[in-house]
Amino acid sequence: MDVQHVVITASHPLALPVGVTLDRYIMHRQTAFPYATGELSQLLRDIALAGKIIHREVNRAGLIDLTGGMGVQNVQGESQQKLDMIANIRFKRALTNGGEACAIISEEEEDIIYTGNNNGKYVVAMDPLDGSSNIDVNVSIGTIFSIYRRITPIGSEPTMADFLQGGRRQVAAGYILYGSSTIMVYTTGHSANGFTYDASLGEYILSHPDIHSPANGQIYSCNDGNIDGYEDGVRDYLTSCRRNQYTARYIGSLVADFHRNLLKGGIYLYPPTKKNKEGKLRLLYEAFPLAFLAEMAGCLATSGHQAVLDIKPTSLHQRTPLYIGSPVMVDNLVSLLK
Ligand code: FDP
Repeated sequence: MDVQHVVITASHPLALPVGVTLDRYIMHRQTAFPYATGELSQLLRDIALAGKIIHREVNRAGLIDLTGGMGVQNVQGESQQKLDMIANIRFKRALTNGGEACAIISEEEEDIIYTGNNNGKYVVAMDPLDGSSNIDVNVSIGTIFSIYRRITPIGSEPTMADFLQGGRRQVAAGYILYGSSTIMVYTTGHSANGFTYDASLGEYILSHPDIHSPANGQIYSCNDGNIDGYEDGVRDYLTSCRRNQYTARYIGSLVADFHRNLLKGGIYLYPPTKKNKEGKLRLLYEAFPLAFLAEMAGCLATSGHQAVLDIKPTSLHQRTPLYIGSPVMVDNLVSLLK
């Protein structure tokens, strides 16, 4: 049954104030959907819980390495695994135990991961820990997730088709940024909201309600070292950024660069390069979820030729060029591309 969505902006009577917990917010939002069964709410809570565990692992990563170096393992035998592998395990476990997801795809694994919950209505595409070059050096990293309602019959084994529905079919998407604080930002298709994690309470608290990104910005984020491989239009755009004395900021963790630009106004660029002729970023678990969030917050996301959300996916680990951020900046860039 198609559910009628109710739009709840910050001024809507059903909106909740800054300071409410994520759990309460999710429950409250569920009341806006007359036919909601609570399964998507539970799935979002499972993801949030996995995020808390990753937060803990990220914050003691150096200590885990020490333990691993001594040849000691924890009860799960995981102490010597790299943090991105640990994050992958944590998320798979949370989504499997939660029971709402029938299948997962992950940046860390080649094939579909079947959770065994064939009665689950949802499939999840995720990058458990994005920004791998930053993991070992205490620089911001993040988790990205994207949720679809399955199209194969409930009770049957999910298939690739459940994941290849296209970006506009996402029912929820978001990220958890492990930065100077940990924040979960997500949308269920109407507004984008951010919840900062208070580790002392063990709760995510609504801190960024109904995010609206500035229409224009002055920050550009790309790997300047790849510039020789960029097409002329991208190089012209970067030249214009320098001429206008914009600010260059590139962390090299997509989630962190995206989050900063979302709040402050800016553009993130990962064009095709000599090495990655199709672009580097993955369509299903990087570009689609961030593009979905971006559009909710008033930003644009394009591959240079079409809106990211309109790209027809054909494989699980498909790559795409990505230009995402403030609409005026993205439009200016696109006008320079052939
Ligand atoms: P990483 O390979 O370190 O996991 O997802 C890919 C990604 O990080 C993005 O998070 C990041 O923006 C980009 O690649 C960094 O790539 P470069 O090192 O090529 O700039």
